[in-house]
Amino acid sequence: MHFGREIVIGIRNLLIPFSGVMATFRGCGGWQRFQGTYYSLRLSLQWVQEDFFHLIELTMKALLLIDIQNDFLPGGALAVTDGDQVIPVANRLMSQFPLVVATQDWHPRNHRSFASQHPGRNVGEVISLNGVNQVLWPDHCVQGSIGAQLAPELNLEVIDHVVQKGTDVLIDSYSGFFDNDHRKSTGLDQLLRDQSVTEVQLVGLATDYCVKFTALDAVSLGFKTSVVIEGIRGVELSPGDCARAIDEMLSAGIEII
Ligand code: VGL
Ligand code: ZN
Repeated sequence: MHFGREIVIGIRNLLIPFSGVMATFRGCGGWQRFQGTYYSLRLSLQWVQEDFFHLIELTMKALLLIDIQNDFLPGGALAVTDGDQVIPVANRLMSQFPLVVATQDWHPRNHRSFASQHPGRNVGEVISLNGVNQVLWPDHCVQGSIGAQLAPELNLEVIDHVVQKGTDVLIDSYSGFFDNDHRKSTGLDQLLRDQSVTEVQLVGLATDYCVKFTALDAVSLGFKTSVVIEGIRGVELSPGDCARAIDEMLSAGIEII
C-alpha cells in the first residue's frame, strides 16, 4: 500500500481516514450512504490494521556497534586516538534500541591485510590485493585473541548479535555487510531484514574505515542510516581522512547527528 505514512497520521487521529472515506460517499443517496458507511468502517479497520504494521516497521531501528574491540582502543595493536571515548556513547544509546548488533573484525593470523604478510612492506602502504586496493595494517583482531574481543566496558549483555567480518585470508572487510570486493555477504543484511529493521544508527571505530564503509553499504541497501558523531573516532592515516569520510557519508544521504 502506498499510504503508509498517511495511515500513520491516521492512527494518531483515528477519525481522519474514517471521515475521509465518509466524505467520498456522502454525495450518494440513502441506501448507498448506508453501504458507504459500512464500507468506510471496514476500510478504516483494514487501514488501522495495516497502519499498525507500518507503525512497527517505521519504528524498527537497530543500533550498529562497529568494531569496538580492544585492538582499536588506546594500547591496542591498531589503536584509534581516543577510541575508548565511543564506549560511554554506545552504552547510553544501547538502552534506547530494540535491537543492538555489534560487528567484530575477526582475522585469521595470516590475514593478507597485515603488513607482516608482505616482506619488505610497511604498515600504511597501499598494495593491490586481488585487484582491490589494500592498506597494510599491523596485525590486529586476530581470531581468538584478547585484542579481537569486544571492549569489556561495553554493556555486552545488551548486544543481541555479533557479526564477524574479515575472516577470509585473501580479502579485507571494512564494511559490516560485505567483503571489500562486495562479493561475499556477512549475513548482516539478512539479519536486519529478518527483524524488519528499516533504520540503522552507527557508532564505533573507525570513522574513516569500518564506520564509513558500513554506513555507505547500509544506505545503499535501503536502510535509513545515521551516524552519531560523538560516538565515532578515526584512524586519520592522512590528515583530513575523517573529514572526507564524513563528507562522503553526507553526500550518500547518511545523516550525521
Ligand atoms: C578497521 C582497519 C583495519 C576498522 C579494521 O575497524 O575501521 N580498520 N581493520
Ligand atoms: Zn581489520
